[in-house]
Amino acid sequence: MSALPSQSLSTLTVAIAGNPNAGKTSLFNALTGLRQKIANYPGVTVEATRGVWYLDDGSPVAVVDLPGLYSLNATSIDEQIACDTLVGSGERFEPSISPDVIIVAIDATNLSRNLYLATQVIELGRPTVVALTMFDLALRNGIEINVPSLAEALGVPVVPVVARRLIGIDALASAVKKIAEQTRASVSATRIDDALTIRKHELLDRYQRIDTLLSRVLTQKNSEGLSRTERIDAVLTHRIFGPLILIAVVLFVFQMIFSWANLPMNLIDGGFSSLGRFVRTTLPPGVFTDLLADGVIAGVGGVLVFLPQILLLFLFIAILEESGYMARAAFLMDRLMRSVGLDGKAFLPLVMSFACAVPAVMATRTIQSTKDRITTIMIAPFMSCSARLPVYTLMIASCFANQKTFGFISTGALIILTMYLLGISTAVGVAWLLKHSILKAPSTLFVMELPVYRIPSVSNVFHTMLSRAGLFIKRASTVILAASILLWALAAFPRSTGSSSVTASEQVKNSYAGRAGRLMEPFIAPLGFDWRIGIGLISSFAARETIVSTLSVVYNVGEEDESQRSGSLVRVMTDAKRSDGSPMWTPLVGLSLMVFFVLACQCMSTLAVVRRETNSWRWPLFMVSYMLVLAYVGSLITFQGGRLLGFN
Ligand SMILES: Nc1nc2c(ncn2[C@@H]2O[C@H](COP(=O)(O)OP(=O)(O)OP(=O)(O)O)[C@@H](O)[C@H]2O)c(=O)[nH]1
Ligand SMILES: [Mg+2]
Repeated sequence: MSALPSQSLSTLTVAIAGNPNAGKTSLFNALTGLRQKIANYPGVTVEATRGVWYLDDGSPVAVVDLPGLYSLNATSIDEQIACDTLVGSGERFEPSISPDVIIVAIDATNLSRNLYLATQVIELGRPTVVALTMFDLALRNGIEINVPSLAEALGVPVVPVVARRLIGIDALASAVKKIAEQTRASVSATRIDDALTIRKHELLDRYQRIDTLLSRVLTQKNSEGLSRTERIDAVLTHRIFGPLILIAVVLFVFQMIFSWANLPMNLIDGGFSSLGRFVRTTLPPGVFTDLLADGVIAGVGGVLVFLPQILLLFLFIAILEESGYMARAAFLMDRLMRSVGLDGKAFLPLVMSFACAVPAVMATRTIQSTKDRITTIMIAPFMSCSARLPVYTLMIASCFANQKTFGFISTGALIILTMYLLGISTAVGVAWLLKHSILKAPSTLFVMELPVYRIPSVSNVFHTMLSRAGLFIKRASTVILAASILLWALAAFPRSTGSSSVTASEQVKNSYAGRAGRLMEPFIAPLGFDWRIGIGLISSFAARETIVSTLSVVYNVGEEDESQRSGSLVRVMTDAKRSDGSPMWTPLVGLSLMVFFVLACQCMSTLAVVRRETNSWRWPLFMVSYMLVLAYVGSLITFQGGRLLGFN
């Protein structure tokens, strides 16, 4: 994000306020050139975000994007952040911002509801400009708005904008500049006195006033766009078809992630293998070459192989979010989750958690009841996030290679769906337990707002996908790189003496890492895991996908056959044997490990954000411990149960 210029007399501060999902962040991105998250459901932005808007003459304006709110009677944390900025009261949550001009974003397709907040903000008497967002949609839906008379009635400038196509931005700039100059010239703003603004001593109901106003400025020719949404929803949120379609969509997404990612993944895998061999053949043999080939290239490469899958996952998530279907998915889950007594607003954060639990934990700021909010935070990590995908994929490739169910659906896609469902159902169970014990609270009634369906904007989808991929690569080149180097050192030292008689695998076994893994082995053997997996489990508590790089390093360093070193991880794992000679990576071991990864909270970033959002160490500690117990028990039941049923 670009840095704010230091606050001077000439630097204006503009805050963008408005109803949830009114298009504030889209406008903010259009003004500042930043890429903050946009999605088609309410409650996406939960903190004040700053950026710089350069006007035509080059002068900078500080812009603040605020969370959405329905009225100035704020109830949840995200609304309070927005409200505090508008009303100018204190700094309860963030450093206080005092805007010179407020831009109220009003969704042109939903004037009556949006005007409720807009009139309240205008009444505050601060310099205000109304941005009439989604003007393209209004035109397409036959909604005609008499903009000059709306401006006259409100007593403030009204500028139609289409943020996606940068339409109306110049007009908005001149309106903001003009009103800021006027305010500077005359200290007290009197411009709202003669307007149709609703004032406290008018005793008419606000809604009545808005209705009167609308009858003067609004003509609705047809409501085709809105009824289209209703027609689609009749199918997609149907009691029976809705859930079936949801499952089909999810299955389709996984199927695509697997089949489309296959080729590029093989290419990347092959690339890193060749690179490893190249390093081995060109550099003189020695510790440095080993570090580079077995540590850095094997470790980082082992994780980067999954980039195509991560890209596809985020592509699909972005399309589902932007079209409005994600809100329907949340609506369908709502029925299920309401039965455990959770707030209706808990579902969107949980859906977000399928991408990553960190923004999901922040998104719980939209939940009013503190107890419901904490319950939601406690169960958010059960939703299978993107970091689990490499782990699942590796297990499926090594333990269930190329199996098909019903001829066309890959067993892999079905198993992954099962893992997602396991996470969801565990979350439901835990939420019920928490809500009926330590976090008991009456459930609040909440009606979820379903946005209209939209054709996803290609550039939004693309940028969401790329920024996510950027984060993944950043993790691979920082956390994973550091972990790989550390792990390589722990696996390669201390050097076993008499090196000619000591095999490579014995070297790893007697290394620091090997000793730690073997120390763990008695505890994890009942889950089907050996000491190598033990090392992976320890490192995965930093970040889940670290287990992939760890296994890659451990197997590479321990590879007996020099010519096979730096080979593909899946191949080495498929060949790996237990000490009794039986195959290590059986389907049952794969399942057991996946179950462990569904249930355990192996993510430092999540724990850090939970600590920040709950303001205590109590909740993150509780979270990591109870999830670890569940993971252990879940894995134990999977492995021992499977063996009792005759699997191996
Ligand atoms: N057609 C059209 N769609 C838009 C326009 N502006 C925003 N959208 C879409 O409206 C949806 C909501 O946009 P956001 O910018 O995330 O809305 P927001 O007000 O920041 O929402 P919250 O942060 O949840 O309060 C997204 O799907 C956008 O792509 C526009 O001018 N035209
Ligand atoms: Mg927003």
